[in-house]
Amino acid sequence: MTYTLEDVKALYARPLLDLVYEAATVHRENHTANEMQMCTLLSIKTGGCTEDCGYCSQSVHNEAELDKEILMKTEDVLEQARKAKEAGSTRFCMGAAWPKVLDGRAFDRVCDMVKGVSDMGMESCVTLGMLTEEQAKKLADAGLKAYNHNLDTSREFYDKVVTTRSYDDRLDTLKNVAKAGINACCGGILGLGETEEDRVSLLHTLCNLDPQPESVPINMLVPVEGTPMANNKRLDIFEWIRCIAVARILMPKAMVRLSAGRLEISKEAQAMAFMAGANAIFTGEKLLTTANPEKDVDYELLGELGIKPRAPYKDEESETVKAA
Ligand code: SAM
Ligand code: DTB
Ligand code: SF4
Repeated sequence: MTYTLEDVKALYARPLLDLVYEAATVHRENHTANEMQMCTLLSIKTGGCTEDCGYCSQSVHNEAELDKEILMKTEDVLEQARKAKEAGSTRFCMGAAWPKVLDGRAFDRVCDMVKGVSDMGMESCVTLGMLTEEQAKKLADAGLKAYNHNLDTSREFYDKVVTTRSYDDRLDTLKNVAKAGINACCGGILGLGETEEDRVSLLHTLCNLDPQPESVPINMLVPVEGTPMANNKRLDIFEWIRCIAVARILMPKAMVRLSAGRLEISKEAQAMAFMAGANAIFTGEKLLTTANPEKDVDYELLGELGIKPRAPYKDEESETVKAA
């Protein structure tokens, strides 16, 4: 199904509670209610990135205080993955501050990490910047479940956020990921200083990706000291909920993932986001370089709401069941 910009605009403009109600209905038709995918992030190579993303602590163009780290050893990454699994996560996402993947020993090591995580029975996800179709195929062969590559904002606002790459560069990588048969994890950041039209435009682009993303991360800007966006005005929380609801309605099968920014969001607002169809969170005290709610706080909230963790590879299991 193709959506026009007008369709998305009209949806976005509806009263918030109507949107949340519809999103909750769509969510329950397509997913098990009261279930949350618990994921853990690890920065496997930190800082020193040559892209100039205005929000990012890891760009060499920004002045954030950060301990740069070279690519981690496979065994150390797998140790962290094991800990994440023991702590209840079923998806492990590894991020490298690379503008793009270069063939060679570092990339081969990342493929080993992917294989190790997949062999543990966890869903594996990586985010490594731009990549070619051949590189995507190698990751697929290693067992990669999803590749995270965000569009971040609208095409119209993109050059106010990053100038070292284009929107089409991002779309090209997403095409390479699709050609290799890997799921895309693709979403954006809210609170970059974009307008409502930009948010509508981003959602319009995301829902018309073919295939639609398996996972849609909704990041709320974490303002990092030393970046051009450190003093951005905070986005109204109901705009955040509105985007989550619209994403759920437009992409019924996707995992709608609450990513950066949850530390500053009240539990009531998070509960409303879950009502509006968000069904995945990152747990653990750190995202890549910034803080995230403590695991106990998240488990307490899910317990209070009666929400249970989701099993790994559940979508594939249900496809097998359907096919049988
Ligand atoms: N270098 C790779 C790339 O950009 O695709 C992967 C790592 S990058 C840090 C992953 C994503 O984190 C970005 O696409 C962006 O959406 C999100 N992100 C980074 N810094 C953020 C911040 N300060 N607040 C919210 N989201 C952020
Ligand atoms: C995504 O969209 N959000 C995650 C994950 N994909 C890699 C990263 C959030 C990073 C937040 C800033 C930081 O911790 O550096
Ligand atoms: Fe580099 Fe990714 Fe940060 Fe951009 S968001 S500066 S590409 S690590």
